[in-house]
Order: sequence, then structure tokens, then C-alpha cells
Amino acid sequence: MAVTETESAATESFVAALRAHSKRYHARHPFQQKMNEGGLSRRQLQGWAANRFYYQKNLPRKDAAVLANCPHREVRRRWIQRIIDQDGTADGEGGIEAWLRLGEAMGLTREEMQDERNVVPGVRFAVDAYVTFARTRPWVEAVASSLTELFAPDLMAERLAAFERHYPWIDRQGLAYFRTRLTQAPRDCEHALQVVTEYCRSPQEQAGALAALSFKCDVLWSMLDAIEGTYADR
Ligand code: AHQ
Repeated sequence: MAVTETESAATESFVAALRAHSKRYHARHPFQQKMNEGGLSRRQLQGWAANRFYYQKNLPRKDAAVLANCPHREVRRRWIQRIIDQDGTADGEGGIEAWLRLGEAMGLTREEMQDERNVVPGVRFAVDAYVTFARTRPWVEAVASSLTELFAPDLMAERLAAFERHYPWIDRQGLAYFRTRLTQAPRDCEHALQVVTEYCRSPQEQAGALAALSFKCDVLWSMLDAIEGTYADR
């Protein structure tokens, strides 16, 4: 369909409004900033890794909800890659496995990450709300909520540098997950942005996408609030 001048201007302002959410991205959260400055204790990092594992292991279920609700095969055939990236195609592969290795490099056991004994209520509520959002909202709003990853590559690079500089006790092998995100996140959010701009044309649809991204910023922010509060003086 030919795109008129007005439509392309509307799309540009829509994308700018999506990108403006960087101001609320959890890279700016005091806990994340303290991490990047080398200010976290071993216990605080362990608490963060164990709680973030609950987010990581729920990503495939969130992405499967998008697949289940999305009627367009050209969208599904690319979206399914996210599940493979996390679950892998065999034991020992995938992002969830890599996160378990990150936790082990910080001194956690796989068991205490997998049995969720360290997951704090605020993290559980935020992650469960994200999965429920993907299951119950229009599929394109769930796609829009993943666009926090527009801001992830800078954070991954900063976090990697911080771990290597400030936390030498963490085996470098454990940081592999963040390196994979340096390429996977830009690939994923390029697709998500293309889908959202293609399927959110009306002002109502674009408002729904912006609200979805705002909700996801709150999911990530509230996770760090809960982790910071639990491990404040550990
Ligand atoms: O490791 C992360 C990841 O795989 C994803 C998928 C994406 C989504 O579908 O919501 N968001 C996301 C994020 C990951 N890591 C977070 C971090 O800070 O390490 C950032 C998070 C995001 O930006 O939403």
C-alpha cells in the first residue's frame, strides 16, 4: 500500500514516542546504576540473578502467548526464534541455560534458581503480570511491550564492562548471556518495531502500543524496586 507523506510523518512521530520511553527504562534505576558503578555486594548480585532468572524463564511462555494470539504467519515465523533463543534446541543450549551459568558464576546453585526460593513477591507479581498481559491483550500490544529492548544493547554493553571491571570474582564465562543479547536484542527489536509500525496505524492502535511499552517499563522498574528493597543492606 503506498504510504502518503502524512502517514510517514505519523509513523515517525509514533516511533519517536516509542523511543521516548528510554527515560523510563530500568537502565536508569538506582539499583542498575549502582551495579554498573561496581557498588553491589556479592549477595545483592546473587539476589538480582536469582530473581531475574524468574523473568528469563518466563520469556518463552510470554512469547508463546504472542504466537498463540497472532494470526499472521509471517510474524509468527520470525517471532518463534525468540523461544528457540531462550530454550535452545537441546540440553546445555539457550539463554535460560546461559542465565543458570551466570548464576553459578556468581556462586548460586542451579537448584536454588530453579526452585524459585529467592524470588521476592514484587518480582513474581511483575513477571506474572507480563505473561498475563501477553496472554490477554491484543497480540500487537504484547509485541509493543517487548520494545524495551530498543534500549537494551547500550545497557548490555555497559553491564558487561561493569562486570568485567568491578566484579572480577565472577568467571568471565558466566557473562556469555549478555554477549548474545548484544546481537539478539537489536535483531528482535528491529522486527518488533517493523511489526508495530505496520499493524498499529490508527491513533487508538498507536495509543495501545505506547501504553503497552509504558506498562513494560513499569514491569522492569518494579522488579528492581523489589530486589533493591529486599537486598538493601545485604
Ligand atoms: O535478556 C532479555 C531478554 O531476552 C528480553 C526479551 C525482551 C522481551 O521480550 O520483553 N526483553 C528482554 C530483556 C532482557 N534483558 C533485560 C536486562 O536488563 O538484562 C532487558 C529486557 C528488556 O529490555 O525488556
